[in-house]
Amino acid sequence: MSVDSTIKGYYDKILNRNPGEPEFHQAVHEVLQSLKFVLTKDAHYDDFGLIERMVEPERQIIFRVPWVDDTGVVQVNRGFRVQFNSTLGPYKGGLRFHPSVNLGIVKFLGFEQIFKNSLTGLPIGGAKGGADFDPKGRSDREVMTFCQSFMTELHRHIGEYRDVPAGDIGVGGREIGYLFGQYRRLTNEYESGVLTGKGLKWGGSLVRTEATGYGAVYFTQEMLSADKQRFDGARVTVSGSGNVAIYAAQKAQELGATVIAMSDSSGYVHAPDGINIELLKDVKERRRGRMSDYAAEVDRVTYRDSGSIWDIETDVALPCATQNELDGEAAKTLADQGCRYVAEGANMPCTADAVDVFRRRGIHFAPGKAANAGGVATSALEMQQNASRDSWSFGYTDKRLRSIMSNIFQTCATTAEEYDQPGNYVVGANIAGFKKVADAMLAQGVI
Ligand code: NDP
Ligand code: 2IT
Repeated sequence: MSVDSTIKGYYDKILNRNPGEPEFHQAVHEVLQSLKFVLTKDAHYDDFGLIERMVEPERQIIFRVPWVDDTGVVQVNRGFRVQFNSTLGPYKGGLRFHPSVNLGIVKFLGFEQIFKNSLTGLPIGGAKGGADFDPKGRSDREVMTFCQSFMTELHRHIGEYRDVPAGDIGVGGREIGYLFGQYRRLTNEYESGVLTGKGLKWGGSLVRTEATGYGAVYFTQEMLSADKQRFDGARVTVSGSGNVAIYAAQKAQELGATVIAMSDSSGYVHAPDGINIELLKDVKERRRGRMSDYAAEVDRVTYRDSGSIWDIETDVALPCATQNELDGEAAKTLADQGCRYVAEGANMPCTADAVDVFRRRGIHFAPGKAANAGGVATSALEMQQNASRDSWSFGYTDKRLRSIMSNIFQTCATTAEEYDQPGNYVVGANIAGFKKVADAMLAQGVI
C-alpha cells in the first residue's frame, strides 16, 4: 500500500470512530499529513499499531459538575479530562472553562499537547480538560463553588505522578487557587506538584504567568532572525487580550515592536501608537474588564465591534485568542497587505486554509505546538521546583524558557530540512514531536 493510502486509511477510521468532532479531525489531519514524510523514510513507524494507538486517548473522563449559583438555582455543567498519552511523563495540559467546550475540542487540545510537550524536551505526557462553564459575569463565590465541585470529581484522576492540570481559556490564577484548595482538602495532603500556575506564595513559579506569551515572542524572534529580521520597528497585531495575548504584547513591545491592535470576543482596538500594557493589565487582570473599557480610557485609538482584526495592515500577526479565529480569507488579507510572519500563540488559531495561504504566499509560519510551548514548558519547570522544594529567580527561569524556545525552534528548523521541507515549521514540529513519543512508545511495548 502506498504511504498516501495508508494515511488516508487512518484518517477515514478517525472520521468514522469520532463523529461530530471537527476540531479533533482537523488537528489529526494536519499531523497525519506531516507523517507521510516520516513513513516514506522510516516504514517502521507504521508498526505495532503505533499511529492508531497515538490517535486514541489512553483515558477519557466525562463528569457532571453540579453547583448552586448566587440566586440559589442549581446549575449543571459537564466536566472533561482527556488523558491522551503518558509515554513521556505524567499527563500534562490545561483546563479550559468556556461555554464552547465539548469532547471534540478537549480531544483536539489533548492531541496537540502530546507533540507540544514532547518538543519541550521535558518529561511530560499530553492531556487536556475543562468544562462548558462560562465564568463571564459570575461572582467570585460562584467561580469558587464551581471549581470546588469540578475538583470533587477530578481529584480522583490527578496527582503529581499521574496527571498535572494547569490553566487555559477561562482558567487563571484565581481558578487554580480554588482548585488547589479543594484538592488539598479532599486528599489531606500538600501535594504542590499536582497543579501548575499556582500563586507565587504557595508553590507557583515566577515566569509561569508570562511564559506562553513571552515564549511565543521568543520563538518568533528566532524565526525573524533566521530571515535576518528583528522585532525592532515592526508592527505587530495580537488577537485576544487574555493571559497569552497580554504577555506576548508586552514582550514584543519590550523588543521594540509596536503592538497596533488587540481584541476580545466583542471587538478590537486599533492603536497605531502601541498598547499601554500597564493599563491593559489593570483593565483585564484586576478589573476583569473588556477591550472597550481599555479603548475608552486612551486617546488615539479606535474600537470596533464588527469586522476583523486581521483587516489591519501589519508586519507580524500573533493570533492568541482561540481555535480557527484566522481563516483563509483573513490570511489572504494579511498577505495582500504585506504581513510576513505569523506565529500561533493560541492552539490552532489558523484554519488549514489559512496555513495553505501562508505557505503559498511565502509567509513564515510558526505552529502553536511549537510557538506556544513556553507555557507548558514553564509548568514543567514549576514541577521541578516543587519536586525539589525550591524556587528559582525570575531571571534564571526566564533564561531557561528562552533556551527551551530556542531549542524548539532549532529542532523544528533542522527536522524540516532533514525531511526536505526547509522553512516548513509545521512539518518540523509535527515530525520532531512525533518521533520522540513514537520511539518511547515502541520501546515501552503495546500498551
Ligand atoms: P484567556 O482566557 O486568558 O484569554 C482568552 C482570550 O481570547 C480573551 O481575550 C477572550 O476574549 C479571547 N477569546 C476566547 N474565546 C474566543 C472566541 N471564541 N472568539 C474570540 N475571542 C475569544 O486564555 P489564554 O490567554 O490562556 O488562552 C488563549 C489561547 O492560548 C487558547 O487557545 C489557549 O488554548 C492557548 N494557550 C494558553 C496557554 C496558557 O498557558 N494559558 C498555553 C498555550 C496555549 P473574551 O474575554 O471576550 O472571551
Ligand atoms: O495549551 C497549553 O499548553 C496550556 N494551556 C498550558 C498547559 C500547562 O500544563 O501548562
